[in-house]
Amino acid sequence: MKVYINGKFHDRADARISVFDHGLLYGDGVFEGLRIYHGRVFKLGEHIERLYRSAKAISLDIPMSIEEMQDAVIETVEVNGKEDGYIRLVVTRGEGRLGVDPSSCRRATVIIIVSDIQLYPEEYYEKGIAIITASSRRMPSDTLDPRIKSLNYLNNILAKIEAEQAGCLEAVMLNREGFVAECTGDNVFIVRDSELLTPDPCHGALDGITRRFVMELAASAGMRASEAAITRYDLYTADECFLTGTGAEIMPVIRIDGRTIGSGKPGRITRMLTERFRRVISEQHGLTV
Ligand code: PXG
Repeated sequence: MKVYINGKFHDRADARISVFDHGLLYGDGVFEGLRIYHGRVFKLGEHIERLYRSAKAISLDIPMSIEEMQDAVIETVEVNGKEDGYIRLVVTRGEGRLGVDPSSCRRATVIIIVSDIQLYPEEYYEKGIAIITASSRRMPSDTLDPRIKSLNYLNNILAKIEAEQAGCLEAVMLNREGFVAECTGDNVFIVRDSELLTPDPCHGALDGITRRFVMELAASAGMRASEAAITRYDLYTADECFLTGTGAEIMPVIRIDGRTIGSGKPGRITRMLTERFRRVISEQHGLTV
């Protein structure tokens, strides 16, 4: 494995950054998680655009152009010879003095890791998963805009711990007002009367790239897909529920807080969208299904 750090490739064991990096000291930075399907990076442009917007929102200068970043990602994939896998792109404020003041950080640290993807076992896609509502709330959107994919994941981690303690793989997080925001590393969708609904970013959802893609797939299938204020009542009484994310793709949810969702099996629309999702990826990335 070769890890890209600030323009150079390092062996895994030598891939290190300073303990004075503000990414470590304060979670001061942004990141992206991307997927490689059959040697090609999925939605590379959209991920890089979100990375640069996240950086801009926190006043972090990325010391390379968007084109240079795209080339660096592609080069790192090639150097690692990965046909299918995961890319973690991290940009931190860089090395500085102890102290919150970021002005001592002269240059952002850019890290690109190419690795294997931790996939959910196929049986979960067939049977669906059970989730819980976490008591840890999503950060209010007026405190930290959820569209910023920052290195501050502590409340998501607390929610994930709650899920694990309850024997579940994921937890849905509410915002301060009690509206559904998203899961700890996935967006959430419900199907109601053949219509797709998902929380608005202003309720605490990341503007997920898989989320956008699934909304496009739904529209191309003639379905309505909209952003809405969603409560736990809406989750419990939904016809179908599923999660979306770079790692999970589309994951059916069949139980929430002990209540069975719909028929208790992955729903018709969830399965239809999964099929379309996989088909588009196969076509775009030259795979045979
Ligand atoms: N919400 C949150 C909080 C996320 O972190 C998503 C939604 C889904 O967004 P995308 O753009 O992926 O459809 C995410 C994505 C990881 C990892 O290694 C995390 C994500 C994606 C890939 C890997 O923890 N989070």
